[in-house]
Amino acid sequence: MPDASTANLAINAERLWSNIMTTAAFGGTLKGGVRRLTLSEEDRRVRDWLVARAQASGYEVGIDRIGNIYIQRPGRDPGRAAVAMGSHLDTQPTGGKFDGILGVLAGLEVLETLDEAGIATEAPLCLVNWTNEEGARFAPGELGSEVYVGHVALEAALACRDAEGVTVGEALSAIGYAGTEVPGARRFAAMVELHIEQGPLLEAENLTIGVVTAAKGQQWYNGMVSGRESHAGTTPMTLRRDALMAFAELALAAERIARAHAPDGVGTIGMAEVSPGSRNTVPGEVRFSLEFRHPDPDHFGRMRAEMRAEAERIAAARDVTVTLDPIWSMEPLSFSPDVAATIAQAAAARGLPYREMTSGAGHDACAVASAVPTAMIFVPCKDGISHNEAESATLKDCAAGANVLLHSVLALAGV
Ligand code: HGY
Ligand code: MN
Ligand code: MN
Ligand code: MN
Repeated sequence: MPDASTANLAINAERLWSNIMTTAAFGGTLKGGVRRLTLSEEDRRVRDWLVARAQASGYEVGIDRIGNIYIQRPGRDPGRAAVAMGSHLDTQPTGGKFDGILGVLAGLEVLETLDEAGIATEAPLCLVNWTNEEGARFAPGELGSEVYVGHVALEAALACRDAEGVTVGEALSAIGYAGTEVPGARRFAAMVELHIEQGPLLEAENLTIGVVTAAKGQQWYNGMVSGRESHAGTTPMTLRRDALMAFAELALAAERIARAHAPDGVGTIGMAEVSPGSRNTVPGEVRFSLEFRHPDPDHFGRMRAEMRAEAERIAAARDVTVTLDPIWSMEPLSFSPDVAATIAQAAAARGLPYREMTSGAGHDACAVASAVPTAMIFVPCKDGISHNEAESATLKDCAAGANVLLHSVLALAGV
């Protein structure tokens, strides 16, 4: 239960905001966004900044074999499992200042606020930076947290390659974050992740806090259409096995399926590569990404079945080969009702307007929830925009979210 002595404790909003702006410079772009791809030089610099800050406060810093960073503040009872906070430092190629890093910096702010107030918690607290949440450079996403819970094997994760053929293992070594700790060895009693909503609901309803009780399932595919390269001038339309036109029909089929399961169903093709890529050769091959999401298991299953049927229909009708390789998936999930209730109490006690909601975005909390009682806190972002350099949030909302994080972990860890 919340302790009267800490009821009025609050984080230092200016320090949190200053840290957000300082760390936005690691990979900062001319348009005011952030490009800090997983395990890049920019990621190394922000990781080094965080580790140096943690070491300056005397916290224990551990790094595991997939590069997850654990920053632990001791509790009075070292025998109790730590209460975890955290998120991710990596960003999309055209990312913003808040996605992921807000949850890490808010966790750091919680630790430093407790130090300044001289407050000891019963259980230890652990701030985590999870490797490769975004999945932009190395697929799949949520890699560090998925390895932590054993959903993705460590060796397979270390072998993931980026577009240049560099493996996760090589990239970890190159930036000095190939740790020795066994992922999953460190047990947590609970985890709370603070994150911007990355959608429009909280702003539209004039609310400050989202208590996230569930998250959409995700299905990621690597797709390929194989046809036949041929001469653009001499090949009659009736004899073509045009991979690009088949891909175009497939893309519209994916959009039709997502719309048929709206408003909660979504489908996205974010990447496509046409070969041989010559203006006067009928394309022979298209490689592409495809992802579907839905919060309802039945709809989610039907979307995947409908897509498989459409792929077969288009392949036969156009005499091409279509492969959809399901490289990663996460079923629709519910977070811990107890942890969510703790978050709601912390918001209510501070008079912050909140609502329960489902996350459309994937988060490390989604992976961790399969092994640890977990829930999330959302704060609004402007126009619900994220995965965009224009992503923005306010000092007031970020501070409110960090205060709800502070009082949630105090309730979970005991004072
Ligand atoms: O894709 C996601 O939902 C996460 O933001 N990386
Ligand atoms: Mn994120
Ligand atoms: Mn993201
Ligand atoms: Mn996340």
